[in-house]
Amino acid sequence: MTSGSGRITDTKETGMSETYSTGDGFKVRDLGMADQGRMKIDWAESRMPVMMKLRAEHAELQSLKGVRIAGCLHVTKETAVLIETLKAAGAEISWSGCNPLSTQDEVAAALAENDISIYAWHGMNVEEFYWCIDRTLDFKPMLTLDDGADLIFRVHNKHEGLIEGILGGTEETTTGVHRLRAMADDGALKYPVIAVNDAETKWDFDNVFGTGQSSIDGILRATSVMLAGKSFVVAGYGHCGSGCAMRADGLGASVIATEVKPTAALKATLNGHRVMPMDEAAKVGDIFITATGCADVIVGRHFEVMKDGAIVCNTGHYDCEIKIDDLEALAVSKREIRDNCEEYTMADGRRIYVLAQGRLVNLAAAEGHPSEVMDMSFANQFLSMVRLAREGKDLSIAVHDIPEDQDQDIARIKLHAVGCDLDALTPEQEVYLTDYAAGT
Ligand code: 9W4
Repeated sequence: MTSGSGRITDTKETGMSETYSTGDGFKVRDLGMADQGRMKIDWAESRMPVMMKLRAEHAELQSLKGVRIAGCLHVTKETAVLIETLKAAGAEISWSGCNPLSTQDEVAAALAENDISIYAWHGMNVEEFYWCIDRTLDFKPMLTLDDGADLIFRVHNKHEGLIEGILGGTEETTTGVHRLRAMADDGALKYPVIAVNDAETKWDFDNVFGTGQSSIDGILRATSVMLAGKSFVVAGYGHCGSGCAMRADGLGASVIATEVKPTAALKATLNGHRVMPMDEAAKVGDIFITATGCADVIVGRHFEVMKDGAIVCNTGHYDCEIKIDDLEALAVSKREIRDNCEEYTMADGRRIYVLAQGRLVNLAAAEGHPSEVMDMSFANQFLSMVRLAREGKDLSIAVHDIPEDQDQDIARIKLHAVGCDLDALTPEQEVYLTDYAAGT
């Protein structure tokens, strides 16, 4: 694959000259970055014990021998560990990135260098995005692996001829699963899909521990502020918000939660946080993070009462939770004072700092979920691929859940890797738990 590769120069409509490395089965930004990418992948491997255990087992079993898999998922160091685990199990792979801004060019280069068919580079446009997906479909996949369902939609809308040869697919995200369930309800889905998103070892750990840590990481990388002693306002006390609150609390911040849902607010108070409306919190907060999934959470009237030096960021919906336009209208000047940190100066001299332009601070200013968290999500992806290769023909055309056993197996391997052993129920305890005739 890499044989016959070369550096080419494409000129796009912009008139800008862009260079790529391309060859048989790949198109990436620059193969010269491969060594850099390989070190990142090696690092991720050292943090992903579940994947490495599955790799060793399934390399032996060759559970995916001859299975052609097309994937459309963020090209990151963790995804590279997934791809190379699928390959070790015998699969043939062709990959594209599911978001032009998340592709790590050095990782894509390392994968191409390792003879993996990959079409991905950072910053591609929409036509290029679909061109890349279409190249991965050229080799007529038997399984599809999605993040956001773009690949499945492309198969259904533009390449119906491939459906017959597809055993099944997986979907990584909440949004993708929602769309696919709607499609299944309408009878439009044409092959079985496993909802990896809904696994406990994916969803809970991503949102609470992944988003919790990486959001604090983003705030620290962009500001380097001390959290201890600060009033840390979390808008939305769902999984992501409570994860951020837990970590900020652990670093000595005093957490304030804002909520619309009584049970979520009650949880926040029982976890020792104050709860108040944003109109009140805006006056006292030092650091604000939005994690509601809704629009217009921090708006003009909040910026008007914030303290000098307040830091504002988002880890919820892409870029609509903080109304930056309102701040632009109120500010007299703005400058980028640090990477991912913009200082807005108000007419009265107060300064407000917005991180990553209100985009997801954990992705834009840090590296997303730690590899240890992706280890579990991607173990679910890997085992679902193995299940579909074995049983896809017999599964109904629907969106299927991850089996409970799979969740427990992944958690058990993870626990073992961190050196924790479990108790086991005695036969008497098993009976006690299930014997309805025994009474109390
Ligand atoms: N990354 C992303 C998206 C947009 C974006 C302009 C400079 C999600 C999950 C995983 O969406 C992802 N926009 C950026 S950076 C950026 C990054 N900008 C906007 O200004 C910066 C994304 C899954 N994941 C992890 O979380 C860790 N490893 C993974 O595979 C990755 C990326």
